[in-house]
Amino acid sequence: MADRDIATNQLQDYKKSAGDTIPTVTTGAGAPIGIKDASLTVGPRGPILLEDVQFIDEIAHFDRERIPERVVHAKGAGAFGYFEVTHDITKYCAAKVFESVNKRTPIAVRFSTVGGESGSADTVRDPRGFAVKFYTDDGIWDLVGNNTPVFFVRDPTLFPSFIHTQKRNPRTHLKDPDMVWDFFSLRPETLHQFAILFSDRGIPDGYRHMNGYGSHTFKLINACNEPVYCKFHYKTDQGIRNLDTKRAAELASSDPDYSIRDLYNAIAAGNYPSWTMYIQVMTFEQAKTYKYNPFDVTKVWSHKDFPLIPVGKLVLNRNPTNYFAEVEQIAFAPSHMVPGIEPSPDKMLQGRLFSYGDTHRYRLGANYLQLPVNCPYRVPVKNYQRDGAMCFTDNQDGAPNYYPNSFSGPQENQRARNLRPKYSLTGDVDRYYSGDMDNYSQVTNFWLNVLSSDERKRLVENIAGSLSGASPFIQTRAVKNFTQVHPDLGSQLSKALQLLCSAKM
Ligand code: HDD
Repeated sequence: MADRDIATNQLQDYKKSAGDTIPTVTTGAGAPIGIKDASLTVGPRGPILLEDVQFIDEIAHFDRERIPERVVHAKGAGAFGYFEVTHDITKYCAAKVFESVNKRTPIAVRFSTVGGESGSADTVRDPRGFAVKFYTDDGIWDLVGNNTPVFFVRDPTLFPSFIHTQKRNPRTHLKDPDMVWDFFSLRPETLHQFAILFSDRGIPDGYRHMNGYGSHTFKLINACNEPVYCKFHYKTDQGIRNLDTKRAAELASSDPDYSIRDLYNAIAAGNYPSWTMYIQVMTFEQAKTYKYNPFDVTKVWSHKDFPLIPVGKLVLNRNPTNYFAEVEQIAFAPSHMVPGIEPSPDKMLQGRLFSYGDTHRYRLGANYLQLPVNCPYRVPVKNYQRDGAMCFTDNQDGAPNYYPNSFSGPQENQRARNLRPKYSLTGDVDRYYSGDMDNYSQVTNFWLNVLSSDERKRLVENIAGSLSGASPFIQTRAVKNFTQVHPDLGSQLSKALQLLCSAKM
């Protein structure tokens, strides 16, 4: 069995670790079962009796095995480990997770693709989710990011439409290049993320060889209650590695679970992947005058203007013991924040603050935070929430369930109260169109100053390969947008498209 990888040998390994004692099989209610492989029938050919409660117990549970898959990021891999502080950032942030150098906080990470179903191939051109759950001394902090520092749109009200274009056509149930390119070409703010997606980084080689980003601007608060804006970055310590289009397509058929397998095997072999966390910091004064809107998630902050500040290390050293319990049921939410970390006014982030908890309550239920993988197990949860479907704690026993009260119910925390800088907002309430906020300058910089000439060539090929499937009027509109990024990009793309389209005729 030397040619079998660790993941393939999982059952062999289980048998070895289980030892000689084989447990008795039981019903869900724990009753021992005498015969497991035959239903209760009238004669060998007869129908099954309703009194075969053993069969009903088995089949009724099976009938309910699937829960709704995530509406996006359905296919993923998870792992556990720790975050260790290596550099002091307490002058910016009083969150306990950054309290002192060498401090370790347990973490869970889920990596994912975005558009495919839970059975789809891992090696597709798609952003990768990079969601981190920190089980801190102050409760859960989730940084729910991607492997790209920017996002496609800057107003969350466009998110459902955008995602629909990445999913299946409602009539044909097929992926639809017209839907994809129609939306992209009508919303040029997507260009920056799009350029990254169609570059070499669009298909990472598994999950260990890519960076992660918190993407949005957040607010950090220090112990003196002074705020700064911040962006989070994780740089892979394994080095960046990507798959070319051909290899990715081969793997999609020969090993569609390539990235899950790669992560599982690396951790099982003791080859623990790690990432270095950095922050960029912008003061409120700088934010007022910076050349870009610092809350626009389609833009990056220049590393020259806001250098990366090292913070710590993420290390993944444990595979999930059970995929469903610990990965399918894990529930990340940007609204899971801790004292010292707050949202910025980024409207995409604001939209996400609602959406994730909402989807978890639908997908997992009102008590999703009680599930072992989601609960803030390093602190006691004490509040005035009670009951709900599948409450499986002591439901806070006999403590008062209303606030205020005179009977020793949980009280406010002074430290959390102190870490709340006031901020003022003014402005006229309206629905502000945001599609025209400088969609090009950073993409032009990406084309001119980030990509080498070979990388530019591949970018053009990759875009043309996908765009060639769209209707001609959509192609024309998309090329016009790419021409605004840079005339060379427009003309090279136009040529590549002509070649591909004439080859198809
Ligand atoms: Fe999202 C899942 C990342 C915008 C709504 N998102 C999801 C996951 C990641 C991201 C990593 C998977 C989490 C997991 O592994 O369980 N999403 C992002 C990033 C965004 C972003 C980096 C922009 C910068 N997302 C975004 C918006 C909305 C959502 C604007 C809605 C207003 N995202 C969701 C969701 C999901 C989700 C529908 C599906 C499953 C889940 O939340 O748990 O609520």
